[in-house]
Amino acid sequence: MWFGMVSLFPEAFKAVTDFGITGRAIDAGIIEMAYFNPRDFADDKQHTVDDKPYGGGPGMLMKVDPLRLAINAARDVKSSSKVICLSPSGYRLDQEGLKKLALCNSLILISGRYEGVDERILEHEVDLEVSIGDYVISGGELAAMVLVDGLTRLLPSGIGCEESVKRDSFFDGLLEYPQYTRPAEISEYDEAGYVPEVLLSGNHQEIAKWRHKQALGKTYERRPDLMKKYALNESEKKLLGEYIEDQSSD
Ligand code: 9WO
Repeated sequence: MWFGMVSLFPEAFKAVTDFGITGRAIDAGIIEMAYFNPRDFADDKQHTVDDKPYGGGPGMLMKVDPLRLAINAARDVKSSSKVICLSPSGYRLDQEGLKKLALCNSLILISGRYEGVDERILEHEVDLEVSIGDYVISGGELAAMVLVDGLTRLLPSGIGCEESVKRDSFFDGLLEYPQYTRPAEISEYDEAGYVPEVLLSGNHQEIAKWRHKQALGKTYERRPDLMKKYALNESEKKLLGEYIEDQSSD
């Protein structure tokens, strides 16, 4: 999968190119990242990329032409790319949305700065505005990296262990179950320092049942919005009932 990163700060993306799953995916040629800096396309001596908003208001906006030329330069490399702008005003990204975007061969990701981008860019150049959450951060770059990371995890052999994708939160619409590793006992935490017995039992059926129960319970407690979308079958209703009872008797 090819990513055309339109950004004033291409060096920001070292956080995904130099580390972890995305770094390995680049080394393996599973993903490629190319950079298109609007400043390189500003035609004045000062390489101006921003200007004051018409009608007044705080801060500066990113000008159309440097952005438009940067996007077109990216399109010249991969003409069929979907163009995405990362913005708090975008459609909310979730795992389903990632799965759909993972079907694309190439994406051009626009990371805004200042107070945002001129609306004509959104109107004439952008196919989709995407938000990673209802908050405003300093630039679109962090959101673009979230998108690159989430998509890389979905690409075939994009990560070391396919199994971990199945475990990842939201893969099946539930939050992930609690995980433990050695040592089995942490004395500093007294009784709370023990690993649940079932996980040490070697009984894989019971372990799977315990994990699913925990995932159902955690989702029920923390994310009623996900719970509403999740169709519980009869055995899951029983499991969740047991979880709720266990919690109330603790
Ligand atoms: C800022 C803003 C504030 C209120 C309503 C809409 C808004 N859009 C933007 C915007 O596009 N800002 C630009 C990108 C420039 C300032 C920093 N940027 C940004 C992107 N802040 N937060 C995001 C973002 C992107 C994706 N998901 C959540 C937040």
